[in-house]
Amino acid sequence: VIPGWFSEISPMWPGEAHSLKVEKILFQGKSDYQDVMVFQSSTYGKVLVLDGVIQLTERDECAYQEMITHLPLCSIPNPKKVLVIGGGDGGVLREVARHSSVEQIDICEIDKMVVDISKQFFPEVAIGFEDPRVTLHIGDGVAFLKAVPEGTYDAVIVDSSDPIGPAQELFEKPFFESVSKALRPGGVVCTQAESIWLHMHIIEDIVVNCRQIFKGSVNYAWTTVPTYPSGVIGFMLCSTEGPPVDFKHPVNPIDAKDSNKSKGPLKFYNSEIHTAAFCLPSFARKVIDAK
Ligand code: AAT
Repeated sequence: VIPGWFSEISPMWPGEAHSLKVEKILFQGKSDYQDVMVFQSSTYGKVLVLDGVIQLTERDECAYQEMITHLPLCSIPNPKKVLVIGGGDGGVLREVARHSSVEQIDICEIDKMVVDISKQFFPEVAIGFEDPRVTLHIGDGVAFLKAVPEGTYDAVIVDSSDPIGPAQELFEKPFFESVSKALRPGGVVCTQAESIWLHMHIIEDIVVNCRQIFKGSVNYAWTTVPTYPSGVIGFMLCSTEGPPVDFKHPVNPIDAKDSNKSKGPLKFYNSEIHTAAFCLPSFARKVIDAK
């Protein structure tokens, strides 16, 4: 550990640790679920850390939040009801709210401290909570989904932390089964699905489970986020049986209409990067397509 620097050390990426220079620690606390820290970095703006793992930085949060949201929502016509699991910072809500067809946005975040801290330190991210279509539920996403009536949502976005700690069950088969039930026929799910450089074994398990559960299509996409481990992060995108969804060819482009000016323009996502996100390196394609 280098004095004055934050290093992201975890058994999920043994032998490596990305570091950021710390200007000032702005908050340190312990919620019922995890350690929460906010610091001012020298080059990535403010940083939110949970249990020692970077959740977002002001500089590159756009890449993750825009991709995890618009990959699913631009792949179906007229999404109306959307559920977000995790995502207590509000960034995914901000992105969902750009879609004018959306009528209802539910979010279930386990940790109220994440919501409060985001409102205090990351107003441009937490702005997502200000949309009148949003209803916040504080609780475990697993339990919340079990109680959702069948066929409720057009899209479910699982913006979850890594599978060590409170998010562990969000990577397991019973959870994907509840997601599938909560979706309408031809509905879509997009889940945070780790890094092709570090976690092919986790990705492989998710793909196996999803192929059994989602009878529409099952796809893996990825993008660059410099402050996430290995600098990339992936997404599992699946649809339920029903009207077919071709994730690689978005039918509901957002580029031009871009909607809500108060949120500023999209910084990262566009239709070209949407399609490109599904191109996999050969070593990953071999594992993902073979399943
Ligand atoms: N948008 C920022 C990126 C995140 S946030 C992940 C959120 O998931 C956290 O706020 C955490 O409190 C919440 N969470 C964890 N477990 C649950 C659960 N069981 N139910 C509901 N919410 C939960 C993800 C960063 C990815 C980091 C990659 N290394």
